[in-house]
Amino acid sequence: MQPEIHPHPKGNHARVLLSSVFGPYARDDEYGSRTVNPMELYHNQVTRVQKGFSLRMFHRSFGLLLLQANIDAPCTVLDFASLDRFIQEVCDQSYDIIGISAIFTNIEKVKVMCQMIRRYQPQAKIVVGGHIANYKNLNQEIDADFIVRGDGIAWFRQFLDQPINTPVNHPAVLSAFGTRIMGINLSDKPIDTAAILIPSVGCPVGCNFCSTSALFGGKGKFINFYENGDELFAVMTRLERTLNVNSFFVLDENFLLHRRRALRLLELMKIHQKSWVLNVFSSARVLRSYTMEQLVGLGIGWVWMGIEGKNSQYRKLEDVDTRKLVKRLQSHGIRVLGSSIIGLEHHNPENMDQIISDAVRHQADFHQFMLYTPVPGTPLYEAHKKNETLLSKKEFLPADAHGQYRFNYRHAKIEPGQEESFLLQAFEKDFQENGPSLARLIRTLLVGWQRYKISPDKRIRERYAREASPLRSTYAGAVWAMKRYYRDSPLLFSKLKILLSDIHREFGLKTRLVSALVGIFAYLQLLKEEARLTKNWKYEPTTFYERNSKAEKIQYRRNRIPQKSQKVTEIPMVSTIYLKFKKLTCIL
Ligand code: B12
Ligand code: SF4
Repeated sequence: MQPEIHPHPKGNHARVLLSSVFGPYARDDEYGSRTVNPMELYHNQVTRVQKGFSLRMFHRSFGLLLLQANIDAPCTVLDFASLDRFIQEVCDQSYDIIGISAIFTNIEKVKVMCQMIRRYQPQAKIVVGGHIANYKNLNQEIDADFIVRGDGIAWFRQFLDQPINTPVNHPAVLSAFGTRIMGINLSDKPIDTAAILIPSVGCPVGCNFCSTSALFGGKGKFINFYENGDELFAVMTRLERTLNVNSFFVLDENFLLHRRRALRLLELMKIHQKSWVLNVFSSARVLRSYTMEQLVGLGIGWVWMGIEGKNSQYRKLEDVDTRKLVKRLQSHGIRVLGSSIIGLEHHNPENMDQIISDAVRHQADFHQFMLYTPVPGTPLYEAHKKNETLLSKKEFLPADAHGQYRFNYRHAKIEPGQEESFLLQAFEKDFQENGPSLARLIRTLLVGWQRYKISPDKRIRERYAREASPLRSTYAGAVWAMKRYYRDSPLLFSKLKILLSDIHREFGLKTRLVSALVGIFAYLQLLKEEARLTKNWKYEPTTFYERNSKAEKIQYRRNRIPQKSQKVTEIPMVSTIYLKFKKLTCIL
């Protein structure tokens, strides 16, 4: 239970700053940044060994943006600042409340940020939230006034003396920015990317390792921001209009589990002829409980699915042949990101080859491999604590417990250090056998197009046509470049050759000509990117500074002219940096 919240004396006139932890991120430093733990999703844990083919992109701190959109007080968001920029902010501006959002691995940064706030803004109340709050001893390690476990909207509404039960205002934010692949920056047009959509937080399935589920109550618990399909449809329609998007990245751990809501949404999409794309996270059993017609009707274009590992005993996988499921989804054009765990209880050096091979055989479009990691707040963490198998802070720093390096506990069957090579082995095998994820995704898109291009349903036909349109030019060029790149690797070369001729056959002479032209360009960019990577090039997100209208007014009164160097945007339209390559972001 959260302690009772007494509102701030200034109520909704209190000035609020919300910040993510400071960067730079992709390097090793004393604050806990790690080269292997960049502020990127794909390059961190999915395509990390795919060199120039690795998908590079950033995501905003959506929790902060959601909070800002629901705060009536003057509120500023500072996202991805450097430590100096953060210090400058707390020195130059006056705040009553400073909120920090973080995950456990970034605890050292939070510690420093709290110290800086105490030094430069001693009157400000410090509030820390996000996944880090699930660490029970946090209040002994950082100097904060409030540690908020779970939903921050309800907490801020109470603290700022705002009405608690008003509908959740959804921020209008694009799902990604700074996307590049093969050294090429992708499209910067909103129409080419997806809006973020957050229908719920938490997941009632409650797998033992799952920190997202644990933070919002664990097994049986979750929080719906939008209870039914009608509410969700209204939000999506507004996002479509405001951002000019037709696809959504649904940031809900198990979106399809809320069946009634999803099916009502489908009904409304049909009534209003919405040809939207939904990219979702889903557990395998839930996914299988829908017919393919329903999934396609709902516009499911991309699925993040836990495969976990052979014989993993999770109920969400019970009776599901995940390989068959992946294949089936792909045969309808649905891209799959399979997620496997290395280091489950029954894993050992003897069966590891088999476990990795089994994962790789799924031939998912993308494959995430993560170490089985007990994160504070989860049942798995409690079990290790009870068994005294957790490593102490002296033995293992929290900054290294990000799942892409080593175990933060003693594994019963795997010697310390072995896990790191198993993890890399898994990524390498997937890359060597299945090739660049970009090629796999292109194959899935082609298959989807071939199946649905003559669908009698206009809504569906249009969606597949939209998604497939880059196959005629940029994707064809990318395959041309990949084929050239792999000219000395017989297995991948022949796969890519077949893919390219299938694309040519499907789209004809124009595509054949364009593919070579685009291909030469893409190939040269790819070589440049790989040269950059060998020189240790780092990719970091831009800093964002966004005030809501009330904060803007205060600033204006104080300075007369807003500071020019800073990016100033009003909620709900949160501006981001968009990218330049056709239509890829909406698909990824
Ligand atoms: C998007 C995302 C990212 C983005 C980060 C974007 C960013 N700017 O931070 C990227 C892809 C870069 C990323 C990277 C990593 N991530 Co990440 N990520 C997520 C993901 C999928 C969604 C987070 C999100 O936006 N949720 C939606 C918002 C609305 O929910 P929320 O953030 O929880 O916010 C709510 C509350 O927590 C609270 N709240 C949040 N902040 C604050 C602040 C205050 C002051 C208050 C009062 C309340 C509050 O209120 C919000 C509304 O209810 C989550 C999984 C998930 N579904 O949550 C994992 C997750 C947060 N990531 C995780 C991890 C481990 C990582 C990585 C270490 C990579 C990895 N190996 O997995 C790296 C770390 C990178 C780094 N150097 O720091 C773990 C965290 C585990 C933990 N307990 O610490 C999660 C939970 C995934 C998981 N299940 O393992 N991640
Ligand atoms: S099904 Fe996925 S989101 Fe739900 S608890 Fe399990 S791992 Fe977490």
